[in-house]
Amino acid sequence: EEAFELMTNNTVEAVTESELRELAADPEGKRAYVGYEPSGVLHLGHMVTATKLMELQEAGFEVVVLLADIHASLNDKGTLEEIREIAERMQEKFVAFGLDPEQTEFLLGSEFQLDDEYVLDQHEFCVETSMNRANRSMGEIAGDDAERVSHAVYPLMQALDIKHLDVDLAVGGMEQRKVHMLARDVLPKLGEPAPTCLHTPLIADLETGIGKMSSSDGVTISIEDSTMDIAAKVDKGFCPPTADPDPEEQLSSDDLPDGVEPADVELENPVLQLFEFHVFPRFNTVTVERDERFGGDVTFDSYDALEAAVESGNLHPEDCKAALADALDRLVELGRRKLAIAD
Ligand code: IYR
Repeated sequence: EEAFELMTNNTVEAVTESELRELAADPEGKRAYVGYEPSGVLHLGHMVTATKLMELQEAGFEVVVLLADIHASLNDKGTLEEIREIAERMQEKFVAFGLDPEQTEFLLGSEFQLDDEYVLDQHEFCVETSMNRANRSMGEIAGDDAERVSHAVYPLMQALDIKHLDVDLAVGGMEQRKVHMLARDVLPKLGEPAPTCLHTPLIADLETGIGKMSSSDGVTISIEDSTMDIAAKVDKGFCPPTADPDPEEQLSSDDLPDGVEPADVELENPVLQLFEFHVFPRFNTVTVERDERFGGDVTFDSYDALEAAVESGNLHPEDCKAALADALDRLVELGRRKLAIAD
């Protein structure tokens, strides 16, 4: 039960919950993985799943981090050589952020995805999958330019990774769920069990509260940001006094691309999300420093307590943002030091 709590903390869904319970009952020797397209910055989006991997290690899992170089090249991110260079840096950043290199198996996709057996399985997977299904599974990964044949091959290879890495649990952000569903449907046709999947929430853009946060669009925070960078970015953050902002109340059509209406977008409070998914999982308590006139310092020992204080008006969004900048800086500081030592 304790392992199950640790595993599901800060997740949106397990597919399926009963399968996850079975893994939680005996995690020793079980393998979990996340794959990442190598990218130059380690941003908070990556760190949500990385934090989950640390929790899985704590629960007794073996953890694999796939630096998906071939996937990145299928997604047109550069030559394999360039991507591998980036992957090496990214691995150092994950370690700096706190993934123990003794306990974590890092590997490149190209280390096994070019093996004969993998390639033949890939062909079989192609036979078993419709074009339409492959395309649909990529909707939230490739965005609008999922028109290349490579974007249809990409999800099939991702699904196949689960078999060839011999993992029991596939972890990813919610944008990966359709690829994981494809894996659950098709891998059994190749004689493999359907993998159990665990999905983490997407963090909204810090400045607008809209959509998911990535390095390519919107404001993100990375392990390379300075204290001042972080303070400036968080200061611009969207923080209404609620964890569940109403898009129709907070947005007008002018804030959005043509044809998109407020009702069509998902709106979050990214400041509170960052407390929930980054700060509290790594630090047990958060102290908000306030002038005596505004009630003096106050310490929260859970995310829920902080959220309640914001919603009741006892904690002002500006004080909340200042505390977030401070906490994120402490989090990044751990990594900054390790990166500096490695230089
Ligand atoms: N689709 C991921 C990258 C990726 C994930 C896994 I799990 C793989 O097996 C292969 C690639 C992304 O969007 O970054």
